[in-house]
Amino acid sequence: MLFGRKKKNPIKIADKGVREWRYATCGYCSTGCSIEVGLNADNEPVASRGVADADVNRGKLCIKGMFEHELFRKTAGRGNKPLIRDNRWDEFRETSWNEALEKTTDEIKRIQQDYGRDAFSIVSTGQIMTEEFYTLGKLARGVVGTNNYDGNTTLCMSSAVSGYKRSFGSDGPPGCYDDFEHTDCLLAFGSNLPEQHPIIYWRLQEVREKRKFPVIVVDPRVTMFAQNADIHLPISPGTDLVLLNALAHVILEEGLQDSAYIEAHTDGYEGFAKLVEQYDPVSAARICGIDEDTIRNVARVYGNAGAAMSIWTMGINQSTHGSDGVVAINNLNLITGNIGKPGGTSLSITGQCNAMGTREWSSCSGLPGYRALENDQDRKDIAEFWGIEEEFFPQKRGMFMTDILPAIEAGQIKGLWLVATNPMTSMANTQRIRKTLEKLEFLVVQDAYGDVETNEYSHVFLPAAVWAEKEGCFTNTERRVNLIRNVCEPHGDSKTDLWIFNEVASHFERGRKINFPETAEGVFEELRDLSRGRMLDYSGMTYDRIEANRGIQWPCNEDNAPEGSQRLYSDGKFQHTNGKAQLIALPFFDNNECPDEEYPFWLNSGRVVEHFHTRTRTGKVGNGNKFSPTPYMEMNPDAAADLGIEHSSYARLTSRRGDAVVMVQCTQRVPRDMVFIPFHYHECVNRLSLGLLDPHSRQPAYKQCAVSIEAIADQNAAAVRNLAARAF
Ligand SMILES: Nc1nc2c(c(=O)[nH]1)N[C@H]1C(S)=C(S)[C@@H](COP(=O)(O)OP(=O)(O)OC[C@H]3O[C@@H](n4cnc5c(=O)[nH]c(N)nc54)[C@H](O)[C@@H]3O)O[C@H]1N2
Ligand SMILES: Nc1nc2c(c(=O)[nH]1)N[C@H]1C(S)=C(S)[C@@H](COP(=O)(O)OP(=O)(O)OC[C@H]3O[C@@H](n4cnc5c(=O)[nH]c(N)nc54)[C@H](O)[C@@H]3O)O[C@H]1N2
Ligand code: SF4
Ligand SMILES: [Mo]
Repeated sequence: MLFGRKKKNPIKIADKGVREWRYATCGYCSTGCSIEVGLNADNEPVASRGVADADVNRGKLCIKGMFEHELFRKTAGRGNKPLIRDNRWDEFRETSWNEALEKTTDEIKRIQQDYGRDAFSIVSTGQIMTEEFYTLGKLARGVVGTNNYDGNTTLCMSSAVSGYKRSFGSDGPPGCYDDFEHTDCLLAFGSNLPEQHPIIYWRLQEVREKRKFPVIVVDPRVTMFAQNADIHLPISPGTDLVLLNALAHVILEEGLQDSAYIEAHTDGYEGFAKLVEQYDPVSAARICGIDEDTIRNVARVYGNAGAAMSIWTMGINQSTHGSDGVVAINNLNLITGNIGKPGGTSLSITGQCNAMGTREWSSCSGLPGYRALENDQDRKDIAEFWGIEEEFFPQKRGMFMTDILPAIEAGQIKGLWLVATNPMTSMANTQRIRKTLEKLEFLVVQDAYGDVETNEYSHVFLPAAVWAEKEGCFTNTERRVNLIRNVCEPHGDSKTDLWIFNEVASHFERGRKINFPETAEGVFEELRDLSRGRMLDYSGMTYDRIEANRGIQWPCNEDNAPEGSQRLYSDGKFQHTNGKAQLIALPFFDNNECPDEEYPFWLNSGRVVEHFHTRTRTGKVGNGNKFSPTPYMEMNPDAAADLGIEHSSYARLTSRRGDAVVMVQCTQRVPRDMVFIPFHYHECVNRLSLGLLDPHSRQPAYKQCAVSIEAIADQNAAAVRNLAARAF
């Protein structure tokens, strides 16, 4: 063997001529990998590498991170100059920043004057820097003064936020990746970790190679995670709450709960116990599709484990009972005493690179630093800090993103500013979104890419710098604040989002009276001040400390700097006023659009490893795009055979909203009555989706609706249509 190896060509690593490596944090998923971008002698970014001594990724990167420097070189579709036009149907013309900003601020003022302050709306993202989020919040809440200000995190994390608040009294994932090292059982709900958070998965696999403990995956698809699990529970779509109530039922019935913990640290046990009594495994099995024995087995494994942890992602959050699903996971961990201890936690796996940053600091759902508009003291403190009158703040949060769009349809909202989000591809029922955007008197799109579909409906386009063309922080899934150093100049005449927000502020009389620091580091000082002594504490962090430590987990004050804190609630004290966590009774109502004779298939949607969201970035990076350039769906081969559909042929899907054409990939990964489509492609799955909203979090149930499927006779015509979709 050894001889054979010697004869092979040795692996050659191309010399890219890197002269300097700059520190950053990956700008795709919320894993938060530390990355270095290599600059050559001409200061061009030519390579990316994982940072070896970073605890999160220990030198590793996934396929997206490995090619992240290409973002700076593959500039197709990037925004270069600000664009302007009077009507949607006119051609854009290039303009100066001053004219674009003047037009934008004039329109904000006009709309607010004519229709009221809340008639102008702002929707942002989970993908800009924390300092930019905070600045946008100051602008939206303190200067523009609209209460209809939200982010795309409503499409993504709002069920987790809502569930954490209901259970623990505050948002904030209590656990960390290190919990894998200590756990005796891992239960994962609706999360495809190997594809969506590959480096978190790698951390888990590292531990599993050293030590055996049960990994249980709940997902209607046989994902790679499910394949590598010890137990896979192929749950009926949208019924996780039933399974969770049944697990709690068995745990209480068999006395596996931690009564001392329940007594000392929770409220609401009686009501909760009474409700789960109704969820015996036999009845539950009929709804959630997991048999009685398996439910009992999993409950026993979880209840008997010394430390047990649950993780979840969109299979839970994107559901009509998303918030309840999160609370049910928290219930399970509270009754077994598995919160805030090594290996025992309730850890929401976050989505976008800085979905946490917006939750913490953007003021979307309230005021900065996990403060609430509904709290008198919080309004007073922030008004004082910003130097504005307290009465300027509303006393209740306004609409969520998913209510803002219908309010435009209804004529209540007339103007919209979109920052780093692309609803024409990512929201449910895109034909309806199109009509809605067309109704706007004024739409401004601020994006790194000018070719985002949503920009077709705008009056002004503001080209933004992307990722490490800027400087600032992201917070990852385990509350780790990490730094992005500025690697290169913004593309063309694009500007950092921070610069744009500051300029917009200066066009308002109120904005000129408030201090808007010019640099990200200047803004960071405000975050430190505003968080001192709170659970969300940044006061012990500085940019240099963050870089040296490869990220710091909050809370971090001067006493525990630079390490910060791995876990929350280790002392059993929660953020509700009485210091206890809530156990909440959660009845299940089946309110999904279920398959029937006319629309016999469940439509499930999600992601693949090589693409990120609406592909504005990964659609341009060669190595990412070549793996899956075309819209496709996973379909069970037996179901395909029934309909006369062949592998690699095209099929048409129809729902009550619209239709879409995709290529068929026959695979046993999906059950016979379900298809799965990655949502990355324009004019595809979201033409079909329904997106019913969760009552607490207003998050859409993207993962469930009903479709019919037919073979397409003219495969060539389908291929042409498909090429058009691919060319975006
Ligand atoms: N490569 C890549 N990575 C990403 C992203 C990306 O676009 N590309 N996006 C990032 C973002 S913003 C997010 S939010 C995360 C999402 O990360 P994930 O949530 O892990 O990814 P999804 O593919 O959306 O959905 C996960 C699984 O939920 C399952 N599911 C569907 N219905 C149900 C159900 O009723 N119950 C249960 N238990 N499971 C169900 C689906 O079958 C799917 O396998 O990924 C992040 N990471
Ligand atoms: N059917 C279905 N639909 C879904 C989902 C699903 O699972 N199924 N998942 C949902 C989820 S979890 C999410 S998070 C959403 C995501 O939905 P979107 O937020 O609409 O998707 P992105 O493509 O990430 O859009 C982000 C935009 O920000 C731009 N951008 C990137 N960096 C910067 C920057 O630094 N500054 C500025 N100004 N712009 C920047 C990008 O070019 C891109 O246009 O999609 C949701 N939609
Ligand atoms: S796992 Fe996520 S954070 Fe890490 S390199 Fe991949 S996309 Fe980036
Ligand atoms: Mo997301």
